[in-house]
Amino acid sequence: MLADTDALILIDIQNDFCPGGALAVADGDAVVEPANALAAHFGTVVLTQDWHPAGHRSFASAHPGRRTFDMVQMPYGPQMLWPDHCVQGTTGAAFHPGLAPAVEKAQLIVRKGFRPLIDSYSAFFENDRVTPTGLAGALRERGVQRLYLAGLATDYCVAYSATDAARLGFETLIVEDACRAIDLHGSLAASRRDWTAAGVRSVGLADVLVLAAPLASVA
Ligand code: VGL
Ligand code: ZN
Repeated sequence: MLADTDALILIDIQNDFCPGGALAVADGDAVVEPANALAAHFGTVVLTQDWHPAGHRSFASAHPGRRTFDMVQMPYGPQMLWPDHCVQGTTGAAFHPGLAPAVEKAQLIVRKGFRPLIDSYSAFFENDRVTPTGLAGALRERGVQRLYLAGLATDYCVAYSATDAARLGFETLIVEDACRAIDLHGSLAASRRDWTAAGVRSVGLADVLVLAAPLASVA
């Protein structure tokens, strides 16, 4: 059974990360229905929304002479340069229209990446890994102890969020078949090593939905 101390965090299920979007993840829209199915079973549902000002420093367009997917050194460490994406107020930054049931259910929407000079993959910290978003406090105040994560992209925002969650002391599970990856230069395998070392576990969508089903419907 899922408990009152469980929460679902749906990461960045936005148009720009879905097919046709500015930073499309292959098959990204395949996470929409699983996300809605999960949301129906959780008391606490949190959404994250990548939310960049135009001209954000994580955009390759803000670095003349650099190209998309180049790595650069930022004051806080190495940073990959992305195509312009999830610009505040644009259709690309909006949640996928199919996510409406989960959006309606959600109690908290955490926007991230809104500071012009610093990127934020994690739902918990900016990419300096020290500036908090406030989400950990919000979850603790609600008595949440265990987190299930799903969404986009497995190897960036989902992985960073999960690794931080485990370090912050939450029991953390990634619903991996309700996620899709960018997978550049082996980033998916590398991120799996990182989250496993942090104590994050992977779980299948079907297993979570079975856990969530009331016993009466199994009989
Ligand atoms: C993401 C790259 C840049 C993500 C966000 O949601 O995984 N990746 N911004
Ligand atoms: Zn971004």
